[in-house]
Amino acid sequence: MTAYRVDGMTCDGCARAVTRTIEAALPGIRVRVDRVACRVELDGAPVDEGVLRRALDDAGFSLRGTV
Ligand SMILES: [Cu+2]
Repeated sequence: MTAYRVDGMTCDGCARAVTRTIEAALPGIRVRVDRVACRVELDGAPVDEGVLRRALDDAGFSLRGTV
């Protein structure tokens, strides 16, 4: 499991959007979001952080790196 800080999630709808965005960009990755902690945990195949960053950016969120 790898945990990332993702900024920009202001409601539960944002948390769902982050989940859907990551699932679409990185097939086979399992996603858990803790919106209040700005924390996203990913399990599964190796994560391409460039793809992750761009997908989140396009959806209006900001990847701040691993935590
Ligand atoms: Cu929201």
